[in-house]
Amino acid sequence: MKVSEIMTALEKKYGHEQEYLQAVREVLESIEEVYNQHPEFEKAKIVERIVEPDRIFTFRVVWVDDKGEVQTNLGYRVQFNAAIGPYKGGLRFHKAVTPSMLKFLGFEQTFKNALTTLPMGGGKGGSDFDPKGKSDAEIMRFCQAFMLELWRNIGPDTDVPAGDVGVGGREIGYLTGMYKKLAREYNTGVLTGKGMTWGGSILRPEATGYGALYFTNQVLKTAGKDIKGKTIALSGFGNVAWGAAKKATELGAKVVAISGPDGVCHIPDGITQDMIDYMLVMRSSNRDIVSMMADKFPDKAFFTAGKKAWSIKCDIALPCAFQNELTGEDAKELLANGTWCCCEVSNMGCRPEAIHEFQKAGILFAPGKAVNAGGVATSGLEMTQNASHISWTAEEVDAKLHHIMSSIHEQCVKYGRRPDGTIDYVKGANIAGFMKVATAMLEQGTI
Ligand code: 2IT
Repeated sequence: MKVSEIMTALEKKYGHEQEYLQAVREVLESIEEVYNQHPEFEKAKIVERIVEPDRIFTFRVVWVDDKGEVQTNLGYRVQFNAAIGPYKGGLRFHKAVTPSMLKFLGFEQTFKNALTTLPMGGGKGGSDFDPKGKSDAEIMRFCQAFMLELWRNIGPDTDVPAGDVGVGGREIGYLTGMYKKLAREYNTGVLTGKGMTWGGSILRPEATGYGALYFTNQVLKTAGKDIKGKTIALSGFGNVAWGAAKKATELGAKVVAISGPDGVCHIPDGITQDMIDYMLVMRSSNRDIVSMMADKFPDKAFFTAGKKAWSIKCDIALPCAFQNELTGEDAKELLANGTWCCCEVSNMGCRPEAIHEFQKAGILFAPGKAVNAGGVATSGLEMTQNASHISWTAEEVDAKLHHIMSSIHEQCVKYGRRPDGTIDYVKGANIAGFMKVATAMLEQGTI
């Protein structure tokens, strides 16, 4: 296999799908050497097969807004790869959603899910619906209209969606309600991220951020550093940023920046518990502006319009918002300000140029598919609880999450150790995830 040849063929076919091509290139570049040591993979054309989704559903979603006007959106579900288990992955509601975005996310999800050690395949879905400025009633009508199409293609042992950008507990509630109504099937295992009293797992809302901090902590420890007292800049203020801020603070780090599409809030003394709680209010307001924090806490948080979190001096940068949110220029600014660690919490949060800058500078860097896997891992734990009609305590779930994040770290070390003893987490995560999926595909024959 030659990455350049595979990429040329894919570019010809999918030239306009930039995010998808970027995600595929990153994985293939990491695995090229190992792959070529396995002639059985080459013979079975594993790479040619693994880059294509099993299938993609595209559907129209029609709903009526509060003014009585009819609105039309597009809905999708990408069932990417089921070699390891049922399709599993979130739904993203965002105005920029395209098949390319969901294909990149489904591809990443496949390897991430493999890393969790749980039996889950990869999938992703969503819509170009823009939640910004929508009322609660509009969100509900949209979710119901979306599920009216999706329900036939999902199921607890087939395809299990969850949340992602723009889809949180409220949306999962409306989607689940409609699914039950249509399918007349009341096993609660068909979506994850559910409410605590109707099948949800304790700690699922926190899990992505918590897992990311457990992983970051291990990255630091392995490099002989301590997270206590370190400054952290994180982007976003949604569910993932919230969990990350909470656990980072609990571990003794100081979160000095959060950001939004409108700009950055600098929090020189570190975020406090009441500010962390207020992040939830900001999200559910659907206003999508971080300046709300500075309005609410004028003596603690200072807002600058049009700036990113990466303009704030910090030890550790944690992108928690969207793909490609950290550019090569941002990386240079962080490095100039002394940042020595970046863990991607968002999926593909860093541009390839940014990763290149970090690796060239020799700072600690870990990719999203390892760092943020605690979210989907806890979804997997929710599926197990649902299937066995039980619920575990917070302590039980947290212990399992810890164990899973440690195991992902171990896999990264196993495949990513450089000759000088440092760890290439990008290579480690990509090879470990790939080997699992590729081996499963090989063992299941040419299908
Ligand atoms: O990107 C992700 O891993 C998620 N949005 C969570 C997926 C899930 O099924 O919990």
